[in-house]
Amino acid sequence: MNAFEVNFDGLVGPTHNYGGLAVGNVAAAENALTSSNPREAALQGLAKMKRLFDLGIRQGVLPPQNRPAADMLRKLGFAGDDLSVISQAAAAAPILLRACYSASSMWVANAATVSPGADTDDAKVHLTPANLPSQFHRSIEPPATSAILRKIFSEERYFQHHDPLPAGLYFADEGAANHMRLCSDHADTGLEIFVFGRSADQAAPKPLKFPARQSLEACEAIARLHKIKAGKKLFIQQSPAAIDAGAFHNDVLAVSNCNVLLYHEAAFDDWWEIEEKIAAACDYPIQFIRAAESEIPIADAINTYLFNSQLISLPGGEMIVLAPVECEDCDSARTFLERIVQDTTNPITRIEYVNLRQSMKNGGGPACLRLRVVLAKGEFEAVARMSRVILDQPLHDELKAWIEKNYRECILPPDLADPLLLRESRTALDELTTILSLGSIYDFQEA
Ligand code: SUG
Repeated sequence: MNAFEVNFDGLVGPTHNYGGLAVGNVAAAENALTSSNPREAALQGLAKMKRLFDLGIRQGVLPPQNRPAADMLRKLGFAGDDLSVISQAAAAAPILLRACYSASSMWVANAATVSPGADTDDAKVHLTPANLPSQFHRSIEPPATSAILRKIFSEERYFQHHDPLPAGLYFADEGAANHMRLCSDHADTGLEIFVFGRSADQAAPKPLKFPARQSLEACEAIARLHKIKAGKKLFIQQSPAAIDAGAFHNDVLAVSNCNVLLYHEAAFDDWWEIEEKIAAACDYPIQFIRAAESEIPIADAINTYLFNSQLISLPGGEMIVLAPVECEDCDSARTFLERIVQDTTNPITRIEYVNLRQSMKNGGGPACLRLRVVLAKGEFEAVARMSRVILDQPLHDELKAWIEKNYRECILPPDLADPLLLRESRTALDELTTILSLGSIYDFQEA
């Protein structure tokens, strides 16, 4: 089967701000309530997409969600029109206003879990939007995520959409950030690895300080819904100590691509057993590239987001690491990356650094901003036919001009009470649906 990986990146929305909302996310806590620059954030994200496009990777764009979520404020007891509920919330519950203004849908690694047709019994691509119940501001996302994914991946003969799992911590699900896939080639059947932080088993170890955002029960339900082929799934537990150190998703300490698993040894307790299980489930050799605590302390790994790099196969077969610039400035991270490039026993030949500082300050690195979707040729063409979400030079140029025209250069918490911000955001999103040929996807467009 002729299939390839498409990286769909979340466009940063016009209300990007540092709300201090994400518990267990060290960077977000550090930068809480400081000034953000939405324009710079969106341009940095777009520049990453463009770089991947220039490298020959098929690159998609996912639109941001409509914020502020005024309907949510009404559900929480504020009454009246949009501007009125915003001014009431600004006065009475500023933290709720920040939650309803969050541009967190940019981190599309948390949008959904996607299984390619090569992995599933019915040969369809299966998509389950994450229910995101662990953090209030993120729990607002699933309905719109679902609608957007159904619109973009619309052809029923190729795509099977599932509803988000039932809300609540029992089925806590944060999507692809806790899902890895190993394979000999993207087109072949892979091993889907579901990583959880907690389970219903009261005796199982769990983090003590920060929430475990993914449950085993959610992972198992998704694997069933997606009809993953027999013997082609594995459930492994993230180290509770790693979560307490700030690795709130598996992708903060581990990344896979084809037959390579790049990870920090602290990501999993008993990593040697996990390597054995993975190797036993694959009939091709797996390359484990493991960083020891002595090489890169977990605190450096979390501060730099080294393991949130994108590990990508280029069309020529070369494998590269797209790492946050923060790694270049940190001796242990840079030295580790240099070592793996020099090591000729693995296929990684190059490191490129990417500046995503605006997103990084909210704990979102290169891999957080993208949702990997392996598509066969016909599936890809179906997506490209339905709307204009596959990046090319003209789309890049239009999006850049659109950001420069519509986005502010500074948002501080008091700005969220400004009625103009709501209007600007809606104007921008309305224009965006035209640029992306998506039709009406936002509630305010149906009015
Ligand atoms: O859910 N930050 C996000 C970052 C998500 C990163 N995604 C992956 N690792 N895949 C989160 O913690 C911060 C929002 C704020 O505080 O304003 C936030 O939601």
